[in-house]
Amino acid sequence: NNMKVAVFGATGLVGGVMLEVLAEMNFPVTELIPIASERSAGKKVAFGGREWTVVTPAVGLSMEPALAIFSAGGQTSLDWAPRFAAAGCYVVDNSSAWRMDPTKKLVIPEINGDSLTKDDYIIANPNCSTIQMLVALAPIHREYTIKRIVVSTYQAITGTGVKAVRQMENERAGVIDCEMAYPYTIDKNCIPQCDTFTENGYTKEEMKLVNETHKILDPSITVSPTAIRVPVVGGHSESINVEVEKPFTMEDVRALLENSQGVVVQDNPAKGEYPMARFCQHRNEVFVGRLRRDLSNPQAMNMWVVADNLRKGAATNAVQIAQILLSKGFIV
Ligand code: A2P
Ligand code: 11C
Repeated sequence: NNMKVAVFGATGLVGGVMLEVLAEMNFPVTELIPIASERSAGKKVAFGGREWTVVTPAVGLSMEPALAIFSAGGQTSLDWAPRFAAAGCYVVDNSSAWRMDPTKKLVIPEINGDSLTKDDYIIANPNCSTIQMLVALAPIHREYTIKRIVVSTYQAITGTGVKAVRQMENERAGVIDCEMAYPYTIDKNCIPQCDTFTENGYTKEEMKLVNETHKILDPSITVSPTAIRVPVVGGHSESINVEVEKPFTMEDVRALLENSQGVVVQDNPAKGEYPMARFCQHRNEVFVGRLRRDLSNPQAMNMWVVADNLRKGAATNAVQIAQILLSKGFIV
């Protein structure tokens, strides 16, 4: 059995985690095709106990992978995903390029993984902040019908890629005149801007929380987002207020989340237990805590949701989508 798997963007932050997750989940790769730009062609990456040579997109395509997981930015995906798909390769795309395309599915396996068919050659992986929010909220929506979400995010710098990690390291080491991934110093700061602003005054990151929630869960849910970059690695954290239609008890909500796929409830105020980014790093689940009824609205509740943005927010979710393609027999 020959399973050629391309990781497009293999030299990047998400690409590296992609390789880790493919190995940990025992994805049956017989040949790895690491793809990056011309700059990286010829470099080696380690996977499955040996080294593999990084190739350019054109060479990677000519090697006829059965599956390609893309994480090399939106423009690269727009340019290359259709060419891989036309060659019969299933593409799981981690960029924002195809998410809102009505002909492409936007998939979180726990929520809508069953919708995949053999004709879905390009499958979009949602944005990290959306994935962790919806893994926690989909069970609540099914049971109590969500009307409105108010969310504030506290996003790790790894979401911006290698150059942001370098910026913070340089700042901490006192290097001046370093290359900036953000418009301001990020160390010891909170920047109320993730990605660029759109015309309505919200950032692209904030609008992803709105638009992707509508596509994946329900277009009738209203979403009020604020996305903040914080000098953190390990994961994104989110303070979420959810208003629902049906009456609920917090005990039932907790039990529901405890029995939900991909969710870990960490919520014991008496012992000071709640999710934290530092401790969610390298974990594949979404962690939920600080569960409490909204004091100002009995039909609403508050929670704190944390996940490793490079794992469930990106690589893990993409590999889980690939596992569905495998289990349904689309890729062999
Ligand atoms: P390279 O390392 O050769 O630049 P990150 O998001 O962590 O910055 O990583 C981005 C990833 O996408 C890297 O693996 C990078 O390769 C890859 N990449 C960026 N642009 C292209 C491109 N035009 N063709 C192929 N790979 C690209
Ligand atoms: C961040 N969500 O943390 C971004 C990173 O649409 O895939 C991923 C951007 C995207 O800034």
